[in-house]
Amino acid sequence: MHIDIISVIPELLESPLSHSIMQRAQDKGLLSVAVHDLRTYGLGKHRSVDDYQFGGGAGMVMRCEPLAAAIDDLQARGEYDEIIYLTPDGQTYDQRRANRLSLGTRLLLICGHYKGIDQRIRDAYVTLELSIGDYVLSGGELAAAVIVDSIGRLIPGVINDETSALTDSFQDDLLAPPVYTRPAEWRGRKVPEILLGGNFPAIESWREEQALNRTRERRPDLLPPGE
Ligand code: 6GU
Repeated sequence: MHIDIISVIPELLESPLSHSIMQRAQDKGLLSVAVHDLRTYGLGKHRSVDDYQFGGGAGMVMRCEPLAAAIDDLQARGEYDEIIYLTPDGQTYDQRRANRLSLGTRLLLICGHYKGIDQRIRDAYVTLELSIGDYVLSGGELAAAVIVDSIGRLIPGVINDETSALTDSFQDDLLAPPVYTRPAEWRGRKVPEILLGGNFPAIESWREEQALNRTRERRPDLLPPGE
């Protein structure tokens, strides 16, 4: 999987993608992420990427020309499965979408700033608009990091224990059950007896039951009607 990201603040994307599982995915050659500084394509001496909006109103809008130049450049290197614009008015991102996107080979993510990007770029290039939730971020970079992380960890071979990604919360539309590690007793609080016994079928059904209870309590909206 190769992911290109267009941003006016590429530094924002460095750290989240340079550690832990994301770093390992890149080291193993299973994921490559390239962040492209939009300012490189900016106009004039000041490499301008934004301007006042037609019709008036506070806030700048990201101009067409630099974005088009950046996208054209990148598209010339290969076809994208999706050209994604990150925006609070996009479709809400979820695990189902992450699963689907992880099956592709090339993605382009466009991070907006200020009031967003000129509508004509959305009309001309963008194939999918995504939001990561109902709140407003200062720019698309943190959302892009969320999307790259959630997709990257689904690529086969990225997580050592292949079953691990499959048992995450949401992967089967249930929240994950509680987990414990040593010591078996801490400040008078004991690890549930069942987990210490080594009866793996019994442990498995305990976990399923816990996952179901937790989902009923916290996120009944995830359950099919009647469950
Ligand atoms: Cl993708 N971008 C911005 N700027 N804010 C958001 C978002 C995206 N998703 C939720 N809030």
